[in-house]
Amino acid sequence: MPAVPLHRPEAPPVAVVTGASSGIGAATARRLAAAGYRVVLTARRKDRIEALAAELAEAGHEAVPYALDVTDRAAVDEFAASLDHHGPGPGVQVLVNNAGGALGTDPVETADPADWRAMYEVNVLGVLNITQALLPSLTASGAGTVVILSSTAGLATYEGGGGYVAAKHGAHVIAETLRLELVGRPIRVIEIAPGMVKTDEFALTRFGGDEEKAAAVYAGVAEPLTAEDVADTVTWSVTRPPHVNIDLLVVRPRAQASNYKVHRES
Ligand code: 8X3
Repeated sequence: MPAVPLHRPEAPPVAVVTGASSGIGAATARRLAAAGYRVVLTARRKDRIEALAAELAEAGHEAVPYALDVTDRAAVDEFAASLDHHGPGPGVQVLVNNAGGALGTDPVETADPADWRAMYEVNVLGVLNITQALLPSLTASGAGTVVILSSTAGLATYEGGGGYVAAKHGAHVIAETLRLELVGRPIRVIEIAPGMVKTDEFALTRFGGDEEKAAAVYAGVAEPLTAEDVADTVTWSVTRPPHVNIDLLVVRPRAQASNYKVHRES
């Protein structure tokens, strides 16, 4: 991939968003662009991020697409090297670790280890890969922000959640540990833990494309969160003054009181 030119003397700060091809990632990219960030859109699906970049450009915003699989460490390192963070300008100020997802709802007793491995790869090692790779640039910016989109599954478990819950607990622990380890540096670590969010793909991916099972997740729930709701929360957290660190923000729809307790209208 060609270098991503980030710096002009008048350039706005840069926000890198992973998993920007759909759902919370795409909505966050739109909001951050509207908030004045130059957004670098990363995801595996090049056509999607190119279309989003074109949409943002059309609206007068700055956006750069970069096809990337965060589980591919070599590709992540290449991406980081391609970011021109040595010139003048604020550079990469924000990293939104959004790429992730669930595969299956099998109980621990019968779950497929391949699903667990894939979920650990994207939800944990994906965050590790790109966060490690961009920390020098985030530090150099003088006011860096790392956002980790974990989940309420990162804070408490439920039957059938095993592999996803374990992986999201991993993401939660990265946020907690990183905040301890970086204290004193000009970087804050923000964890956003959404509950039930109805997006085009999360449940569909989890159930291997089974639309009926995916729809059942939200059945009778008047207003699950939307990708835009979560993007709003991310953008609010990121746009607080740099000394204000929203450590952990749990956001659920009003109809959901806990991972277990969801009000459904019949
Ligand atoms: C999604 C929330 O409840 O499906 O991260 O695990 S849940």
